[in-house]
Amino acid sequence: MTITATASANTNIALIKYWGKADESLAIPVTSSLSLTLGGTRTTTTVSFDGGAGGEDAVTINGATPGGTARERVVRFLDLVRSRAGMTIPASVTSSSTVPLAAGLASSAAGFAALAAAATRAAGMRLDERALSRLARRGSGSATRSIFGGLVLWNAGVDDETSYAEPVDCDLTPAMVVVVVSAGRKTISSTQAMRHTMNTSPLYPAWAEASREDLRVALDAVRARDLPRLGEVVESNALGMHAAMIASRPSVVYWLPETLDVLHTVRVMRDEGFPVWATIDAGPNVKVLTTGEDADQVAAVLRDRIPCATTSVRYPGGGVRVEEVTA
Ligand code: 2P0
Repeated sequence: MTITATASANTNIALIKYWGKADESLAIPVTSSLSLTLGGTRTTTTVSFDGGAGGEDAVTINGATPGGTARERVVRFLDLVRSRAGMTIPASVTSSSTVPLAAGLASSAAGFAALAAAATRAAGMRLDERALSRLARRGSGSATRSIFGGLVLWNAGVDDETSYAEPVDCDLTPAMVVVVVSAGRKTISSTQAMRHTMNTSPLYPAWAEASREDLRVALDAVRARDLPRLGEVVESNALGMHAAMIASRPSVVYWLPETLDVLHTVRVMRDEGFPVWATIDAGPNVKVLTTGEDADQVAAVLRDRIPCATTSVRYPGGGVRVEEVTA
């Protein structure tokens, strides 16, 4: 009997970043991180261990057949699921994202969270969310957080058992305004760039050390429902991560001139009284943390002042969902 399982997951944006692995093979991060899962950013993935095609896994992502590292990462993940389920049969995997690449939110986080849920169900396994979170981590670090909705804490841990995410109670109603200045592919992958930063940046140890305190401050701010305090530490943590990357040898610079334009505009808006704080991931685009009530107006002002960018509003969204299982 072949089981076909479909699952979906939203992507997430880190407020306190993950950048660097203490253990590459198990994907144990150096620091714990905090993120917001975004609604309307689901990747939906269907898996069945049906023999694949030509004796190999058949993988289709957004209608195309990936090659190279993209394919290898999926196959390696399926191998992990097969070894846990005690099976060897190749699979068929079809994945599609509702978010266009141009939205600046294309992320392995949603992809591997959905794959973890679909592949385990297709393999006849029933994992709870914590176990799924641990497993998704092996596909892509940030995927460990996309198992859950809303505000999510990824405990770095020290081994496979202790490195997992969990939801954080939050009475804040934040939103993210996503400002895409370039939809081009990144020049260096996160995996490579974080390894290079750890290995060569004299600023990396300082960032990692500061990040532990940043997380404590961020969680305190969440408990106190203090968005300005949260926003300040969010922006500092991201800029510190980029400072560490920029200090790598040779340097890793994801920013474009427009990235600085947006950062500067966010500062000016803050001086004008808007509740806005910037964060930037492994790319040139800027995500602006604000309140749910202010998000539309913030987006309108940003569209007016940065007309070359594509700006959209995202609200918190839910965790991984099994959509369908058929046998
Ligand atoms: C984050 N990023 O916390 C950080 C901030 C990007 C910048 O997680 O090597 O694609 O697959 O674990 O998860 C991107 O890293 O890297 C990321 P791998 P991943 O969201």
